[in-house]
Amino acid sequence: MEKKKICVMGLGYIGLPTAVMFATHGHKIVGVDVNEAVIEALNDARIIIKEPYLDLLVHGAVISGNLKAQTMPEEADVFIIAVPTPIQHDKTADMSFVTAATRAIIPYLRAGNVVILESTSPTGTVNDLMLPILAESGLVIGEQLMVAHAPERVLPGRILIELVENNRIVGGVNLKSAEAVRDLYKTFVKGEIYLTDATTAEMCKMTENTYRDVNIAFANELAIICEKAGVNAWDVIRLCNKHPRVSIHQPGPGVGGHCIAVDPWFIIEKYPDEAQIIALARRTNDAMPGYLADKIEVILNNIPGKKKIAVLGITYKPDVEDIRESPVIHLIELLKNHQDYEISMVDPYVRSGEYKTDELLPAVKGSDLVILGVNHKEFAAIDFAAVGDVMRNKNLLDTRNFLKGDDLTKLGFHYYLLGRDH
Ligand code: SAJ
Repeated sequence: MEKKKICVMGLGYIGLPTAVMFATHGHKIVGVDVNEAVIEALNDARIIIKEPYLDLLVHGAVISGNLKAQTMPEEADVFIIAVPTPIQHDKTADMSFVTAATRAIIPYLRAGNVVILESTSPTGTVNDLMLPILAESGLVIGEQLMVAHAPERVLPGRILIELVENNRIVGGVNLKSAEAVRDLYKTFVKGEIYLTDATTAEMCKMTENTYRDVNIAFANELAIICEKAGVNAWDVIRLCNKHPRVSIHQPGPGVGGHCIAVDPWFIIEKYPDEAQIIALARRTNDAMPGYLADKIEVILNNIPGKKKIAVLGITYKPDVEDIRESPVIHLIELLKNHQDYEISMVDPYVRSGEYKTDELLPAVKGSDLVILGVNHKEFAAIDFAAVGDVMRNKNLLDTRNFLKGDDLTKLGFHYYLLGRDH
């Protein structure tokens, strides 16, 4: 396909990798962001977010002249909106960034342009929020101005791989719009690209993450039931998943990040009376840190006076540095409310900031309980004999079924596993 000039609005975890991917394939990219620090770093061929290999690709794209960054949009063939759609205190979506980005491109729109929304958005965003604004351009929507929703579906930590390999859904305001966007993404997408309408694409994206949230809530509920029943939930799930039509997710301390813990609320917001299971799943997952805090209280009950707890892993999932909505952080906050508890944290991915972590041995020294909160790959190499030597009471709570319980028991640990031990 002929090379296009593409203006990418929003240079975060989705906008930047997408911009870089198009730039690497020969398109001319103008990246736009309101954050001056992002712009300055990019034009210097640096990035301020962490994602495997992204720094290398950004460097190449900037040096090649195919990627530049600025605070204002300019005329282009294609406009991609990849701004945040965060959740507000009342659990409704904050659409102000999508509105602002749509407004910002109006002066630059010309006949033949394509506008793509990538941000995860509640149903009706393209038709009811964006189209009335885009109509101000005077262009005929679907004829002179192609518009579509192409929701991103990539997993943090694997973004550059999944951008290429995953299947995509493109929902156009009409077929002509969807086809134009499909042809553009084909530049680098190796997966299938399925065409539909914009509202169906919006619903699909929210549904994918909601499916995962509901499935994880089921696994968490099962974990609690299995503890009561005196069986190992991890064994139950592993064995059930041998059935060709069963695929149960994993229990854990809850659901974090800015996608799975958020997107179900976009459905609940629009359909509060109908979204019963979805709302219950959200509450079930949100209740897991509280459930673990109660469990910890029971474990430490017999130890008099002050108790020291070391938490291994505080991010929202393994092998990433992101702590947003981390259920382990929620657990830490609950534990901090307990005046007898002193908390230390270990996380090779989080070195500074509000939740400052420590090296392993200083953190576990004198502790009465070590909690495995996140199964970072680095934790597989921990020498638990050395850890046990410096602890005061050798209690270990594994919330991910990551550690070798039998080996730890042999080392003299009291090993507690979420989903097994009541
Ligand atoms: N988790 C469990 N049990 C599991 C799986 C995950 O407790 O069996 C927890 C994790 O520990 C984590 C949270 O769920 O706290 C979410 O992690 P994740 O790796 O499942 O998902 P995200 O939020 O990093 O990325 C998701 C992905 N969606 C799906 O897999 C359906 C990704 O493809 C989306 O692009 C992304 O949301 C997004 O941006 O919407």
